[in-house]
Amino acid sequence: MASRVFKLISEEAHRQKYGLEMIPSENYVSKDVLKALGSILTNKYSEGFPGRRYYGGNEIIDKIENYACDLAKKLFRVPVALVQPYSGSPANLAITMAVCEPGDVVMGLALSSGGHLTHGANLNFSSIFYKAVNYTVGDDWKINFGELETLAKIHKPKLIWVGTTAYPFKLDYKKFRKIADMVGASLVADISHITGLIIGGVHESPVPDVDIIMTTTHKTLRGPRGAIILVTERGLKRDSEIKSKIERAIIPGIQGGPHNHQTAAIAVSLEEALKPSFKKYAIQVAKNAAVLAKELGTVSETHLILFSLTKYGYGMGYQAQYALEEAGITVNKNTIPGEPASPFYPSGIRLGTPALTSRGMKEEDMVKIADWIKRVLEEIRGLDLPRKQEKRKDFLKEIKIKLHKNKNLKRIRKEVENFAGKFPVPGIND
Ligand code: DSN
Repeated sequence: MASRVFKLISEEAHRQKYGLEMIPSENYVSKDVLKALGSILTNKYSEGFPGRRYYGGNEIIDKIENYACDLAKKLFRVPVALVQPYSGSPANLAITMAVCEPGDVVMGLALSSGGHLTHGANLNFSSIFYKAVNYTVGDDWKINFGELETLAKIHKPKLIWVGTTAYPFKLDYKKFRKIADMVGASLVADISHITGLIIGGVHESPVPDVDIIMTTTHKTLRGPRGAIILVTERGLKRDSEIKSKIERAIIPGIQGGPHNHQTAAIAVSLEEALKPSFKKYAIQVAKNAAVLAKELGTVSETHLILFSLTKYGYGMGYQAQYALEEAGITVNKNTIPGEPASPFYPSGIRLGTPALTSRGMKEEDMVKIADWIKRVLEEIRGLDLPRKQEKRKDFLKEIKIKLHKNKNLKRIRKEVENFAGKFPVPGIND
């Protein structure tokens, strides 16, 4: 009898085809990426690096890993690429271990301002084992470089992160470099969210200005889950040992055997990203996000929109995420800068266009989608989060029942399903 898992996978495939996937860190991989990911390469142990393994039988694995590294170096135009990190968080840990000693100061954008956990958030390794200092965004939701410079001069960080997870504007790497140089810090770019936009030329590349770069491979790059660490010429000049320091941090520092099936799938996605069609894709992602943002009354210079729901009521993020999911539109609740409600029940949603664009959707489709989103949000007006914490659990239970029965949401879901079902899904329909 076939595993129950396959039935569940086909249910998930149905959800992915008939819904609108708008979580900006998600995407659809191609059939070829899936094929490599599901290959027999998962059977092999190969601790170490090409030509320097702790196990025999790695002749082919070495070729695959070298090929993936070469493609990454070519795509990003850097001298060093490492493709073994299991994903973004371990990659950022490896970089931090290579650059810093425990207790050193690391600086990154605050989580509440659109930063990442590994850039110095509470409870994360980056603030447990290192002294984390966070810079923030200003009232305009843009990075406050005045504050960043002041904090850098006071705390003298060893490492400054430039990278975001919920930030709809372009980044000015030169400004970061200037501040890093004032205090002698290494500058590391975490481009996970925008890597596809950089490859497509929509965003400036950080390569000339930073020492090290980390990108996950499963977001706008459209590869399998994983991560790549790149060292720039500048980074090598700063520390000629940096490659081996990062390698040592990966293994024996934090990881064991590399996931060779994942490495192979990364190589396939890099081949795809080197094709001219990827550039077109990246340009369309940004065009779609700009139109979607405009229709929602906001702006985006990236692939994502951070949408404040304060005009709909107090602490509306959870309700919006749930109502949109009922309507077949998947987004995630998110804090907004200066969050007026709570990190668990925040005041915004984060949504983006990478996955929709992979299905071939264009600007006119974004107008329709924005209209559905606005119609859904009308259904949560009045469902404000109770100010008293002890009332929230029951309230959320009640509104879920209410929204699940909501006839307008059911109607929108039908329209969304009819619409989404017409667009092929890479990996499912290719
Ligand atoms: N979880 C990722 C995101 O959704 O942005 C960041 O690691």
